[in-house]
Amino acid sequence: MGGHAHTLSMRFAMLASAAVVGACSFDTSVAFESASGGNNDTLSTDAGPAPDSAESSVADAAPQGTADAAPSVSDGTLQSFRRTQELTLDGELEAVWQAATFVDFAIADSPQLEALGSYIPDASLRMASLYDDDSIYFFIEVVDDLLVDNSVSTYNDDSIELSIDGQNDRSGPYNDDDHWLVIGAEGVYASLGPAPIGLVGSILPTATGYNIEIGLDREDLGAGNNSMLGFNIAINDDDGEGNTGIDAYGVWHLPLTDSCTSCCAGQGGSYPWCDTTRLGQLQLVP
Ligand SMILES: [Ca+2]
Ligand SMILES: [Ca+2]
Ligand SMILES: [Ca+2]
Ligand SMILES: [Ca+2]
Repeated sequence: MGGHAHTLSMRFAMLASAAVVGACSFDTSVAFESASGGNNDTLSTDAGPAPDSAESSVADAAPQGTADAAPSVSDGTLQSFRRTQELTLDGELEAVWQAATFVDFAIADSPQLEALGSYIPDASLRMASLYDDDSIYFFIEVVDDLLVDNSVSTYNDDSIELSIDGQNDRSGPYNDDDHWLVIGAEGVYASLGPAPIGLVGSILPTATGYNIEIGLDREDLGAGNNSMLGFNIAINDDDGEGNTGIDAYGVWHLPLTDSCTSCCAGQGGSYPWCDTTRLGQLQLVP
């Protein structure tokens, strides 16, 4: 992958136990990997916010969220809605996600896709976001025909990458409010920004790929009570074509504005993980 050879020096991983907020069962959740520039942050099973703990009794009866509707991908804004019901970060869609608006993204439609010539673009995702006073939540349902886990770094295997700018200044260089989170199908995550943060939640293998359901602390993000954050998401698809690297990397949104010329030096391009001008936005809808 020409432009996707991440070279930030701050990556080292340790396994921590699975973190679930208010989960009733841990059987399907998997361990998270926390990477943090030598700090080796440990993920606590009870870290972070505490949404209502009881699993909704209607969880099993509500397998589908609302299909992709309002927010326009072209302007790169994902809407997040206030959580109104119980939420269990177990990788399963429950009723509360019915209130959210899911947005589809297929890697084949990426405005910035880097892929091996042999890659057949099959990966896709749909995502939604909720929030409360303390946290921002994401449900990301990834479809991928083949899950490959053969690399040390999470972003070199099947994974998604979240880029979040807590202050929404989107000024280019990564600062302490800017976060690059890589969350892998193999059940690990890495926080690779200058100010690594923890996250809670689960990664759940499915028949067609994997589900990610996570919560991020708004203070940890440097977002406070901000209602607009910088945001982007990318898919890494490894289908085993490219040795230990990925076969394809595709971002959801590509701004039309100028990129930061110095931010991704040596990377052969500009990417959300090294240049916050490459972000869209996350709107916390009142
Ligand atoms: Ca859930
Ligand atoms: Ca694939
Ligand atoms: Ca920022
Ligand atoms: Ca794959």
